[in-house]
Amino acid sequence: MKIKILKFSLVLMVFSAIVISCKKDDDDSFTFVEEDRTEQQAKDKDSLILYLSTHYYNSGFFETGSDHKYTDIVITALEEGESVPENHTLLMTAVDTRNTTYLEADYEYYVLNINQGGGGSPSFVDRVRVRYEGISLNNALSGDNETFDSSVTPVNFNLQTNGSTTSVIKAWQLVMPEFNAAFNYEIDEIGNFDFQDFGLGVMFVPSGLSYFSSSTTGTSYDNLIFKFELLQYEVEDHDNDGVPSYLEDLEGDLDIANDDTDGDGVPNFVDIDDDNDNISTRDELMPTTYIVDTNNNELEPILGTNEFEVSRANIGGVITIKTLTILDSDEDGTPDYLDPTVTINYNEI
Ligand SMILES: [Ca+2]
Ligand SMILES: [Ca+2]
Ligand SMILES: [Ca+2]
Ligand SMILES: [Ca+2]
Repeated sequence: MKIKILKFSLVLMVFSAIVISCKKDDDDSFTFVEEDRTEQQAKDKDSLILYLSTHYYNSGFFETGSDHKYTDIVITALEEGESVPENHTLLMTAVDTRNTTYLEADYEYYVLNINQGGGGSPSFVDRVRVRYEGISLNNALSGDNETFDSSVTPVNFNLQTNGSTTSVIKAWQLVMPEFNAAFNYEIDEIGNFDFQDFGLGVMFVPSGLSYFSSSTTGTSYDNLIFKFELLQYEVEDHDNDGVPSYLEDLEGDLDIANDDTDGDGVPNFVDIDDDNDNISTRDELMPTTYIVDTNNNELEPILGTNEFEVSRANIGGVITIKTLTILDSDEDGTPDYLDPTVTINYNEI
């Protein structure tokens, strides 16, 4: 019992010592100071440009054949005095330079497009299915294992989660919509998917568009390289209100957390009644059902500009497609689901 009391008072002493020292030097030893984003970006840009100017990839390999894999991409350091070998290209001349503003800092990132992909293209908030490898430049420079993350089997990522946090780094939200998913796929006899004509590329990302001060890769302020295959994607509707999430980014600023039409603190993409008029958004969209009998060579409908497929079932070649259409019944430029003065429930008509 004595020992316990002693321990307890020791803890108290240590605790009060921390409190005192915290008060004493409020601004230094106990405060974590994050690097300034613009200053960090200047350093990161230098590192990335140096990397791109001193590394080449096996471009000739991709000129023949098709459906190359991310594991086929070989990046090699240029030796002192060496020139780029035949059938290879210096990364700096092969990449596209992109600019963006994020958290009030201006960023530059670089994209190597090896294959665009023949399917549709995801938006910045959709769900993507990829194979990829993430490489840490800090780890590579310090001689550690440079691959910090990878998946050779297809894996899904939500480019935007339901909450305010993102499940992927900002760069993925920017780069994935630049590519297209696979044109088609076949399933072999043991159940493996064989994707055809998918997006294949590499992104070179400054720390500010990746994990910044967090040491997710084992080190903070890390510049990252991702080799990736964009295989498939799904249009995401986070609140299942019938309006695809990318359309709930009203300002088109690639940030769906800052759109809140009714000002109730719940952003539109997770708000099931966006204008707070007590008619749910889903009820303020007009439903349509199409029956397409492919046995009679019937063709699928061409959907209107503001019409979105919400479900599809195929029974013996008869396809039932359900859609929802965004309407502006009083023609004031504000769609019904964002207009609190319009309270038509299309499911009760
Ligand atoms: Ca929605
Ligand atoms: Ca809201
Ligand atoms: Ca909504
Ligand atoms: Ca409503």
